[in-house]
Amino acid sequence: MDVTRATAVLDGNWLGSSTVPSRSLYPHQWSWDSAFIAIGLRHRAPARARRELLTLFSAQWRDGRVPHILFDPGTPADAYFPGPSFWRAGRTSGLVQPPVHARAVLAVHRTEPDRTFLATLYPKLRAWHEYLRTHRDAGGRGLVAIVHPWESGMDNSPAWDGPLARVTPSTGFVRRDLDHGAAADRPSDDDYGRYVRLASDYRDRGYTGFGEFVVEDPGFNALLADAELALAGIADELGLPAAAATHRESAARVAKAMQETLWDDGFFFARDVRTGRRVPEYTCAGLLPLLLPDLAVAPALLATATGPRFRLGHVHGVPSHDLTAPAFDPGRYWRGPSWANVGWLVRQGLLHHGEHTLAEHLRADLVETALRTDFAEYVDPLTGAGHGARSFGWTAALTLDLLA
Ligand code: 9WN
Repeated sequence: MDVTRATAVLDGNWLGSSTVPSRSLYPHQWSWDSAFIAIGLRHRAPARARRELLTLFSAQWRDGRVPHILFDPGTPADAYFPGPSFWRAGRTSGLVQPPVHARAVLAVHRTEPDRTFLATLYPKLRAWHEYLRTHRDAGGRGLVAIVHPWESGMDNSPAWDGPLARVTPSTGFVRRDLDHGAAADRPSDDDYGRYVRLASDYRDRGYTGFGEFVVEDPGFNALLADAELALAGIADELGLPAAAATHRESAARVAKAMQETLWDDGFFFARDVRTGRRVPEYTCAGLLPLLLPDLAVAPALLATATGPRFRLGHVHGVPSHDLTAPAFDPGRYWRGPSWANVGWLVRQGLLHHGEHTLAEHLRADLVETALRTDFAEYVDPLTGAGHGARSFGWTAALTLDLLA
């Protein structure tokens, strides 16, 4: 019954070769959404899970980047802003999102082995990670920098407020998101003005270089390190042990750089490359390094996760922002609400570090919350009430995975 409901959401969001996060709010293919969706879809329709990822990588740029949106040609151009005419990049946007794809590819393969699928995507995944390493090391410390809040996947995180304050907001555009979502649950108009300015500046620079927003995000970098470990697993499956060793070394290098640059007093913080300073906001991105099995600082990070700022095990899911911070807002997008993908990732991290009871508590809570809220996009961590879109793609997909 529960599995049937989650599967029905993914069926309803299926476009024929990819899945939309939401029919109303996000009617195209999104990069990291597709990876999470494939992780769930593999249990019900492995061929569709493979198709999902192959479709996304068919839009990979020549420089290796995997675009954050692949626009559906069958959907009206004004259904989402900013659409293809804003980006002027064919069928895609020019930004990226966190690299969770290698993890998804390996998971899909392990559920239903398909060597052709793996061998097709392995060089593309390598090129993707290589793009990040070579074109995005703005700080010169072996960490990837994002150039837009949308690249973090956590758009209006309070960690971006400081760096964003340098950006002059654009005006004269029409937000389409407010046709489908409550204004109180979405980023503010002021945030949107800055998002649009940063995106058009980047576009006008030919989607290269760095502007006013340049940030090393612990979430993005942890997911890259985890993706390199997944790539090692893929190389092993393909009988390439030397390449596998190289991927493991690369993962270790990112982990070391994160610890040297982003770690301070029990937490991983973002670093503003323009000022050279860490941003003192405790957001859920700083918990994602728990994904790394060899993390020396894991006990201290777990203490922060279970302490007053995140209260894991005592609230619904994993709050996206520090419960004790003045900016905490339980209903507004990435400024407090719990998201299923973050909960799913943190649960993996808890399992890596032997926290089985807490991991099981989180699993049961994520499933109960998703089913009760009709697969809400995000939920209030204090009450469990649903916010944002319903029938949301990754919420349904990751529920399937947690039920498997
Ligand atoms: C901008 C699709 C995406 C997610 C992001 C989430 C939201 C887009 C938006 O929706 O961002 O990319 O329009 O708000 O923040 O994580 O990938 O579900």
